[in-house]
Amino acid sequence: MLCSNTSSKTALLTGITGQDGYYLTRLLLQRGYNVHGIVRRSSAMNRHRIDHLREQMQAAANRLHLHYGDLTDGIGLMEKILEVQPDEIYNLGAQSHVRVSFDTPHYTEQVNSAGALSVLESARVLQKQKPVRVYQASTSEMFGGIPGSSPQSELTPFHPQSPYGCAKVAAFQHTVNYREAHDLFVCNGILFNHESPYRGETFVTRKITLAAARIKEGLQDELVLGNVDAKRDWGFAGDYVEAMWLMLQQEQPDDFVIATGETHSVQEFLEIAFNSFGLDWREYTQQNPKHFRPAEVEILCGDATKAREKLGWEPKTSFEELVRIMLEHDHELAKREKWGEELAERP
Ligand code: NAP
Ligand code: F7E
Repeated sequence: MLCSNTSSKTALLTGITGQDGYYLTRLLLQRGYNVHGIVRRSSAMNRHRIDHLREQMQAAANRLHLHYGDLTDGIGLMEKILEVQPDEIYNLGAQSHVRVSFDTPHYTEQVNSAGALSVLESARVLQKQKPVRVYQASTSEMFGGIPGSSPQSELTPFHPQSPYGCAKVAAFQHTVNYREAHDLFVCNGILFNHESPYRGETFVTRKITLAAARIKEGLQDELVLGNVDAKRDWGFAGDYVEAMWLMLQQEQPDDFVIATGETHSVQEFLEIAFNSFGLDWREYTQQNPKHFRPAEVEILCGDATKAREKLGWEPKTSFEELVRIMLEHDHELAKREKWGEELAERP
């Protein structure tokens, strides 16, 4: 049951510059929230998604505020959270690339686990002044690989297969502990893979849709991948941020699996993407060991029954529709890139 009036609430997001940050900020602005986002300093601008959102929602742009901060800087984070006094905190910030977490295990632990702990500590202190609710971005990577434990639900044991998964398990457990020990309203959303045209370009779905579109337009010759047999439960990010918000509107805090309940291999994704341009993926795709992981999660498939029953949430976008949306977007990008090249070549 929903238990809140959403108008004039204040939300604070870490990870606002990422894929989910874009979709959740859009949803919160549409619902009348004031939105504060933590942005980390980088040598190149990292705000292209948020800049696009400002253009799309000019009338709401005065309710969007950005602050410099970093999940590895717990004191600065707490200062910012106490200053903003949010009603809801969404901790979306993370080193979110599983393959990269094998190269940067300590850093991934600091951002994804200790960073989450800093958010929880800040909320515990803020709660002495006012009520606050926290969403923690947990993940299906926590399930990892136990043969026979599919589909995975809230009751499935964790067996992470990467530094990323291990750090997210620690953050999950901290979140449960703050709920039980400090009576904080905190929820873990255990989200399965979710994608969109705003997905980072090194995740496999976006890598494929960008490559297929660029190959179609003659801008690229081949696509180099890792394990194409892996299976994932892929949904649309726009549907999944709705579930994040719903979790924080309930009477009681709880943890929820968010998934479609369907699983598809990377190869199936490739086939649909390349076929839609009349291409055969086998002619253009190579495999390279550098894209394989020291330990792989072979198959993920989620059971979101609890979310359906308690939140009234269900996915609206099918797998085929998701691939189509991403391909259309990336084909437009490739066509613009090609026109740009042609214009530059004209005398
Ligand atoms: P994403 O696109 O990679 O975005 C990650 C965000 O975290 C970016 O805004 C990034 O900032 C920020 N960030 C990275 N390191 C940080 C640091 N040290 N301090 C502060 N912010 C930092 O990820 P996403 O797909 O939107 O995912 C959002 C969250 O959900 C992540 O926690 C991810 O682990 C989790 N999750 C994702 C999925 C999925 O399938 N997408 C599934 C389950 C869980 P920059 O822009 O500067 O890099
Ligand atoms: O890999 C295989 C790879 O990197 C999917 C993150 O958002 O979802 C994401 O993690 C599969 C894996 O996503 C390439 O081995 C093959 O089996 O797109 P991905 P992920 O690892 O599932 C979870 C739920 C999160 O929480 C994470 O934050 O595709 N694969 N070839 C490849 N993957 C990549 N990236 N690149 C390849 O060339």
